[in-house]
Amino acid sequence: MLSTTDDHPIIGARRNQGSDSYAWTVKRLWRTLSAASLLTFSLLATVAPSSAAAPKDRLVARYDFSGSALDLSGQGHHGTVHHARLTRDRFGRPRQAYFFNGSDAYVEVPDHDVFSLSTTGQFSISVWMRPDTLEFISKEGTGYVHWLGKGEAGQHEWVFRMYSRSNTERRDNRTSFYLFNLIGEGAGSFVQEQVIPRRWYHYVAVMSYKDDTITWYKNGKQQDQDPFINSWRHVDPKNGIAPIRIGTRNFKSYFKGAIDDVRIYDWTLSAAEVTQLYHEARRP
Ligand SMILES: [Ca+2]
Repeated sequence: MLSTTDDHPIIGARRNQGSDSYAWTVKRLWRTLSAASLLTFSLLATVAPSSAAAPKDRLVARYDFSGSALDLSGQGHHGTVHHARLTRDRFGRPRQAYFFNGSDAYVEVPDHDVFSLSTTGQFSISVWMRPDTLEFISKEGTGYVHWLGKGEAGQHEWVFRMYSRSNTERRDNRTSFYLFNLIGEGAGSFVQEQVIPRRWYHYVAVMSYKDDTITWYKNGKQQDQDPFINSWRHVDPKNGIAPIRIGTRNFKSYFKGAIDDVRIYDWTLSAAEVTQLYHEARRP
């Protein structure tokens, strides 16, 4: 019964050798194919975003506020609603945007690396807002409200601001966007022209670390562009731990009015894509 022990090892060895050789061939073939398909995929990945991708294809967060503050990007960055209530959107549809009462209402989204320019290198935020007043009750600093932002003491990153009519810098009607060092030194872009209460406005902030630019759009048109690293504050944004808040930044001021369609991208929207967002038709 064990007489074949002399044979089996040899046969076994041969078989092993054979199968090793076969396996090696298969492995080599597989590696070649993989390399080829990887190359194909990376070529596709290089080409696709710049040419064909619509702005919605690479969202990291999307809040349509269609009945809730859920993140519709599929990434799971859902918002929690605090005292804000659903209201009509810019198309007049009920319960499709959030109203912020100017005293304690906000939506909060937990911190994540994708919300920081320092981790993505490119970053864009698109939002619609409708100020219901030009004279905010809850304001901070020289007389402004932070209506969308990510920042706490020692954890500052970025913010959308609107100046109240009474401010000490003659900046009434100014809307602006800033990037910060963690300690809160900022650089930003702005537009200062008449704002009409209860009218909807579209704002987009586009940031590129490589180009050292903040680009500020209002109603589909570029209004301003500024450096942040090469600014007098030398702002070098880092990845902080503050949550995103909509309607306030860190409870020092509160926006009164409506906010809708907050979209966050981990790349720089082109001017054409911003215009496309501005003209986006109502969805069914
Ligand atoms: Ca909406």
